[in-house]
Amino acid sequence: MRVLGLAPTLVLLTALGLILGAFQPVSAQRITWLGISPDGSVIVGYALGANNVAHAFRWTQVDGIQDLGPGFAHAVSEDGTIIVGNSNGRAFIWTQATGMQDLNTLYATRLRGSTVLGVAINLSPDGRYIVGDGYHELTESREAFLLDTDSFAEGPVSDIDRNFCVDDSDLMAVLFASVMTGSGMPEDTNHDDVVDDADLLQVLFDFGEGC
Ligand SMILES: [Ca+2]
Ligand SMILES: [Ca+2]
Repeated sequence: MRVLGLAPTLVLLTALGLILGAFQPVSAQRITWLGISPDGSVIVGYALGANNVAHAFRWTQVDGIQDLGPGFAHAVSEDGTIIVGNSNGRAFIWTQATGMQDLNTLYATRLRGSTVLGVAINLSPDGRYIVGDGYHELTESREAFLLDTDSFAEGPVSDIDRNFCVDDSDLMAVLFASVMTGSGMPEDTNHDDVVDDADLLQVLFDFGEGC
């Protein structure tokens, strides 16, 4: 839980007044703030409209209120550029450049079967780590998650089935795909559009990693 200092609190109170004013034309019934950047310059949360649909919002003194889309914005990174929350039962990440993106789509290769990242509740100051909860297929229950958004955290390319362990199944996958050609095949570890000895050697080289 982030403890707000006096200065951010004053900024917050000022900002909430501005937000309420900004939302009046669209007849928002309730504004709830859920997160604030450490210097108080960015505030996020949700607004309930007349139809009772929650919309995630971002507020800055410069941009004013910004509707991010249906859902709830829970937290914002230290520099105010990354926002996380949930929309329609799925965790999202938002930046000005990309808009709202479903974490389940962005990191689909790391999720197995019916596992769903449901709500992103908070993130590290630099935005790299995101925490929340969702449904875990393996335990068939609701569980907390920690997502490392760093692409290197996906593990070696030789982990074909992305289960964080380079083992027999990855070796078999490459063997079965042997001599296949085409772009984007996971078994093509060196991305030269053909599955061959080089890819097999990569799996053998990484064998046991992460297991
Ligand atoms: Ca594997
Ligand atoms: Ca290859």
